This record gives sequence, structure tokens and C-alpha cells, in this order.
Amino acid sequence: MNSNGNEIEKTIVARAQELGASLAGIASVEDLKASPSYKIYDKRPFYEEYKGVKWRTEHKSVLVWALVHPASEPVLDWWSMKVPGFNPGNGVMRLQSKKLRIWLGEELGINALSLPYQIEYGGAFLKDSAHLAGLGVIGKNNLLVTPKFGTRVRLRGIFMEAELEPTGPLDFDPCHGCDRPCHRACPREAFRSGAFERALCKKENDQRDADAEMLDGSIMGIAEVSKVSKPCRYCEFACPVAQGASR
Ligand code: B12
Repeated sequence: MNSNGNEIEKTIVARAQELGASLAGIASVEDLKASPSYKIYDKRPFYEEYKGVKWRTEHKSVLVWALVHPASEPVLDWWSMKVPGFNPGNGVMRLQSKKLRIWLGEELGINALSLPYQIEYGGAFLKDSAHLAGLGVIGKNNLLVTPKFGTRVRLRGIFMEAELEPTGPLDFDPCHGCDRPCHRACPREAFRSGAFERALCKKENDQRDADAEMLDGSIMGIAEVSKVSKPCRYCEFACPVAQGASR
């Protein structure tokens, strides 16, 4: 525990929750740099636009939060180029991010940077961040599994110019003893080797992009009709953890 007794960390987490975060926590950027995704991605980036991460020395901590995406609200996850943030869930989280960044500066004097979603445009690996911050752990479905909402959450992050005490990781082992319905649920058998194979998962989601349909703006919370694709959620919905809280 640091000398302030974790008061700042608690205040920041509480503020994120007041602004609508379902879960929130803090990780150290130093730990994030050493996390598995960065090790792999720098050697083998998936997107041509990715030119490596420009870590700024002032960015010491990352605030990461989750928004529950229950099965009953599928639209939160649907993609349209016309929706701010590309899907309604991201739209909500972008606004939360802006409010948190301004609040951090004005109330706590902490300079902060709202992170974009995409890695290739300067985003951070959010599952690794959330694991380190104690929101949950990475499960056998390759997703963050949280004790409170299972995998049915979406993530967002902010870099902060302050050395803060990490709020995680968590002592939680939800996949132990589970017979992996997530693996069996995949329509492309992306877990056939026992581990997640991105190319197979991507095929399914690329097909769903190709099958995008024109939907009325009222469904997506915008004024006009737009082309909408519905990303796959089979591995997520199959996870038995906390289903009752994210139905
Ligand atoms: C590109 C991307 C995709 C691509 C590629 C997926 C991939 N995993 O490579 C595609 C389109 C295929 C995709 C699919 C999906 N995605 Co996606 N995706 C992303 C994005 C933008 C970057 C992920 C990435 O490139 N990872 C890099 C590669 C190297 O890592 P990885 O495969 O994820 O695996 C690493 C981690 O698991 C980590 N790890 C494993 N064990 C451990 C243990 C510890 C201790 C730590 C610290 C880390 C760690 O190390 C692995 C690498 O070795 C993130 C958003 C973000 N900014 O982070 C969302 C994100 C990961 N996706 C998300 C979701 C929900 C999905 C889908 C369910 C589709 C959907 N409905 O949106 C599927 C699920 C696929 C799956 N089972 O992993 C959520 C995850 C939420 C959660 N609960 O975890 C994120 C965070 C976006 C969000 N809106 O919140 N995705």
C-alpha cells in the first residue's frame, strides 16, 4: 500500500462508477508493458498501421473500466460506421472517458489521455490492463472473465500521469474445473488447438461484416439508416460465469 492509504485510487474508481462504469480499476503502465499481448504483438502486429507503441514516460498508470453488455441489449455491440465510436456501447464509453479525463485534470490535477479503442491508433491492450487492474482474469475463451458479470463486458482505458497503486490482480480461477463450453460454442472451431486462433475467429467476424444489413437509425440511436454488422458472441455467451447478472 502506498503512503496515501489508497485514497486517490479509491476516489478515481468511485468516480468511474458514478459515471456509469460497471467495474473499474488501476494498473501500472510498467506492468502493462511487460504483459503477454505486447510481447507478442510487437513481433507480429496484425494491422499494418501499427508502428509500435510510443510509451510516454509521464504515463505511469492506466485507469481501465468495464461496461456490462448483457445479452438482452445486443445493440450495444452492433457496428456501424455512422455511429459515434462505431457501436452504441463504445459511444457510451467514449463519453465516460471524456468526462473522466476532464475530472482527473480539474479535480485531482492529474493529466490524462483518453485511449482510442484500436491498438494501431494508439490504444492499449485492454484485457491485459483489466487483468492487471483486478477487474477479472483472462479465461480459456481468451476474454476477460469478471466475477460479477462474467465475460459480458466491454473495456476502455485512460493513461494517467500519476504513479498510483494497482488495484489488482485478482485471485480468481473461474476456468478451473470448467469443461469449456466456450470452446465448443465457436462456429469456426477457433479453439480447436486448445488455444484461441485469431485467424479463425476473424473469418467469422469478417463474414458477419460482409453480411451487414441496412437498419433504421432509431435502432442504433442515430438519425439515419445505416449498414450494421453484428459481431459474433458465441464464446462469450457460452461462459457460465455470472450469467444471471448479465442476461
Ligand atoms: C483486434 C480485436 C479483435 C479481433 C482479433 C481478436 C484477438 N484476440 O486477437 C477480432 C475481430 C477477431 C476480435 C474478436 C472478438 N473480440 Co475483440 N478486440 C480486439 C482489440 C481491438 C485488440 C485485441 C488484440 O489485438 N489483442 C492482441 C493479441 C496479441 O492478443 P489476444 O488474442 O487478445 O490474446 C492475449 C490476451 O489474452 C493476453 N493474455 C492471455 N493470458 C493472459 C494472462 C495475463 C495474466 C495477462 C495480463 C494477459 C493474458 O495475452 C494474449 C496474447 O498472448 C480489443 C480492444 C483492445 N483495445 O484491447 C478487442 C476486445 C479484446 N474484443 C472484445 C470482444 C468482446 C470480442 C468478441 C467477443 C467479438 C465481439 N462481440 O466484440 C470476439 C472474441 C474473440 C476472443 N475469444 O478472443 C473485447 C473483450 C471483452 C472481454 N470481456 O474480454 C475487447 C476488449 C473490446 C471491447 N470492446 O471491450 N477482436
